[in-house]
Amino acid sequence: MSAPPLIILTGAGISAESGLSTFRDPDGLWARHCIEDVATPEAFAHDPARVHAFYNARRAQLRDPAIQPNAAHHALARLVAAWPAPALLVTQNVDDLHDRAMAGPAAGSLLHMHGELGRIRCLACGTGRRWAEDLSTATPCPACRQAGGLRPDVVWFGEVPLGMERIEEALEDCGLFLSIGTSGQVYPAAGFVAALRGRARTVELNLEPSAGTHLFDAAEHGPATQVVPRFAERLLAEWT
Ligand code: BV8
Repeated sequence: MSAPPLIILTGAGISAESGLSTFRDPDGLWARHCIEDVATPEAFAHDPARVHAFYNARRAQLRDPAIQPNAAHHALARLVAAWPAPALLVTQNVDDLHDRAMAGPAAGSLLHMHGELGRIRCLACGTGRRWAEDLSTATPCPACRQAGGLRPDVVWFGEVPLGMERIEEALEDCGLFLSIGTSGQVYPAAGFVAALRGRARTVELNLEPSAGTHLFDAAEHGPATQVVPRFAERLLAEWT
């Protein structure tokens, strides 16, 4: 029997042990910031300086050498690279820890459905590019030189997630779905497991049961750096 097409969905929990805050844990970002103030287009229109400060602080963390991919990121990079069938890693995360763990041929199997903290987009000319520094309303666009139009190239609430056509195509053929480090509260990502019921084996790997844990065929709970490498090695032993 050949290995099933694999989809892996990750959320903020996979980056927690690298030192990046999650959103909904007690010490998470939404405990310190209101979504409506920093993660919607309306928030950016109303107070761009506040939104820039929120993303500048998170982008600065990615420049911190102490923040590195962890054993879970590396285990998934190995799993995707060695998987003997189509494999797609869809991340809700805007950090670059999967990218840094997956550099090389496997990088094509990574999809940031909520955009990337390390990219910006100009509302005046539409140009998008990589960007690692702070951003403000005074920053001129490197392409059109206009100031005031640069925004983080992330998907805010109420905006359309990226890569949905590619994700929906992969969901059509998926035979094995792993959901890792996500509370299962943000759609459309949270709806993938329900769409796969009866069509794919679905497994949750999370610190604790998520809101949708009952929707999964199986679950293993514990820190990602322990649970994910162990599970990935078992999968590779079974299918390669
Ligand atoms: C859309 C990017 C239509 C920016 C994010 C009213 C108006 C408009 C929309 C809606 C509405 N009502 C509902 C919606 C839909 C809305 C939504 O779902 N709202 C929720 C709040 C109800 N969704 C949208 O607006 C989306 N767009 O619907 O457009 C559409 C739909 C389909 C097709 C076409 C069009 C856009 C949503 C994207 C929003 N942007 N982020 C940024 O990062 O700042 S969402 C944000 O939440 C992050 O991306 C994050 O990844 C994501 C999900 O959170 P999690 O990753 O799960 O993180 P969380 O903290 O919640 O959980 C962490 C988990 O890890 C926990 O379970 C914890 O136990 C675990 N954990 C912790 N430590 C560890 C661990 N696990 C393992 N090991 C550990 N060590």
